[in-house]
Amino acid sequence: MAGHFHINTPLLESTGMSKRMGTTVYIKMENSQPSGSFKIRGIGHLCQKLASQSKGVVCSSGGNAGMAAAYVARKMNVPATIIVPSSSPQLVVQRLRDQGATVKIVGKVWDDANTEALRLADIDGLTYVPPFDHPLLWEGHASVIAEVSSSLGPGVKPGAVVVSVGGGGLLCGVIQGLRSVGWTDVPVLAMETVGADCFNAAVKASKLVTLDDITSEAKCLGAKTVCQKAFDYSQSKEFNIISELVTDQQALNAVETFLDEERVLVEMACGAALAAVYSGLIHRLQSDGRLPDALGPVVVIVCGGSSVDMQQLSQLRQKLMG
Ligand code: PLV
Repeated sequence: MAGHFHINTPLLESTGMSKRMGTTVYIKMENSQPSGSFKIRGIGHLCQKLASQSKGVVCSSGGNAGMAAAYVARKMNVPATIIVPSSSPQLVVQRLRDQGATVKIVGKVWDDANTEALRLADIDGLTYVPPFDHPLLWEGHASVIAEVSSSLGPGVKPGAVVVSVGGGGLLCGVIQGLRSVGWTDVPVLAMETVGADCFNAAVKASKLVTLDDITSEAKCLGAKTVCQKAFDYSQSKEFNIISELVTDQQALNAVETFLDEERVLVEMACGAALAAVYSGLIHRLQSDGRLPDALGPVVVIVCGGSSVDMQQLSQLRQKLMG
């Protein structure tokens, strides 16, 4: 199939965020992608390259990579099997089935589900679709920065780009996108939640770290080990990647504030990035001298996510806020 599966998403100016930050904040609305998140960029690209002759794809996912794989497979008339861990909410399992996918729930966290996906790919001859660790995914995700660049227009460069990090696929794509448009000096704020912080742990230890468990409610950030490429970028002098954490409470507050102010519902994984603005973290980085006081426009990648609805939100609120 020619063309691509993702859409060119709006880059909106957020009045609420800009007011808080004292500089223009743009939100890149990846929540409006088919399948509900940025994942379709990379997974669409990968499937086009690898799955056109396939007898089926198998994807291990916290939810959103699976949503993208199921959508793309349906469009390509290829069967999709999605393996999710038991930590993924039931609502995303239903949404995957609604996309026509076969869903299997295996293990407690994504890493367990991934072992099963690799096994099925091997024994059933299915095309394995990884959620974050593949050069074709990064190449696909990089298109988000090309779009930001063309939306901002010539001569306008972001002061910082804010992304969430799970396994690091989005981060790698953003970094490669920045390199393509000549923005390697733009700081990238890489956000995770406490308890789903494999990138932060690696940056602190100066080597890859495998977490014992995922204790955050941001299950879609819950890879136990970040991909090697993301770690390599964090060590490279070519880029300025700032790794920061927020609590689940801060991520949830951000999801709720975003819902109130922008009237858009996203999941906790995305709340981590939004919290960089809403929790005052960027201001703190400015006072610490890690970001300049006079900051150019901030671009927040609103990665989106399907593992949320009003019921899920109120359950999270009860669990986290008591
Ligand atoms: N979620 C992956 C990995 O989960 C998945 O299987 O869907 N924002 C949202 C809404 C996401 O779903 C994800 C990844 C991320 C951000 C982080 O992207 P990454 O993994 O490329 O860093 C375990």
